[in-house]
Amino acid sequence: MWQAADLTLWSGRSGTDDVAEALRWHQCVTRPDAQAPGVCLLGFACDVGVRRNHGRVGASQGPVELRRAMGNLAMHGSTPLYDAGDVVADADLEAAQLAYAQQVSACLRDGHRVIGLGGGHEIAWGAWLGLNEWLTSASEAPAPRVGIINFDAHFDLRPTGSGGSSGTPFRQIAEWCAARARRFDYLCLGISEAANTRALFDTARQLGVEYLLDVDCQTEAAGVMLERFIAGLDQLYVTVCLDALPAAVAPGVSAPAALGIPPDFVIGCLRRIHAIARPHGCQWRLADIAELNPRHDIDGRTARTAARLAWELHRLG
Ligand SMILES: [Mn+2]
Repeated sequence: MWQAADLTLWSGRSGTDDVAEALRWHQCVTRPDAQAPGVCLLGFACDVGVRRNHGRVGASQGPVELRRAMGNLAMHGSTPLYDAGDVVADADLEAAQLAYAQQVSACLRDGHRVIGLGGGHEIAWGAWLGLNEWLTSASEAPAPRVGIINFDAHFDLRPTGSGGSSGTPFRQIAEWCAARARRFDYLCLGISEAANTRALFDTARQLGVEYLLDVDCQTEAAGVMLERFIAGLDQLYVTVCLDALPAAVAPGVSAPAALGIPPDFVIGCLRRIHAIARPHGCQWRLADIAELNPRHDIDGRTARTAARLAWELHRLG
């Protein structure tokens, strides 16, 4: 189910010389080296969750197209960049999520940070399990407080009665937390009132979810919210659902947003999160970019935007 990186997917232009300052990602990326902690890109080639959620399928091709879009990115900073391969799902979504969790946890154990490449947003359930597997194995101290920041038009808190999907990961996490008497710290930025039923807003309220509506996503309001949210946390998991972005910027998703939040707002928040988390002693080792669906992309623009977000996450290293 897990496949080692196919480095032939990485290509792009080369500078006139090969000095470090002229390098691009395709010239730097290697398979992970545990001796030199860096950033691992880990694919989750899956759209079973989208299919179960009655969305437009095609996200299973996301990781491959995202790598193509990332090849030409200019390498800045000195953080090593690794391709940790893909978990490729078949119909057994739950097995794929567990396999993804294992890979996440192995990368974290080797001291790397992880950027997950989706795949449907069901990547989040696997990511959560992987992060917690690593946290449990790393320490016997009381369980750390882990917060989730989700850039998304949707809460993804649908009931799990008929199994997991791309619409349920944070409900699964909430239930996981409740079963362990753990806090469920979940913040959503970019929620669309038009795209979530009143029942989902009720669920969000019952679970104590914090959120900012798409129409209210201004830097100042988000900054205040992020300060308060991160203050009590030990660990952070940040996930970007590309359908949070306007359809003009991100047409290649399962459910394009009529309004959406601009990419510069998302990038501003990512930088802000990094700036807030460090002084608070809050570790941020795991992020992902979900829902890239190349089948519905236009001239690769969604893949390009997703690549820029991955670039930002690497740059924060
Ligand atoms: Mn989502």
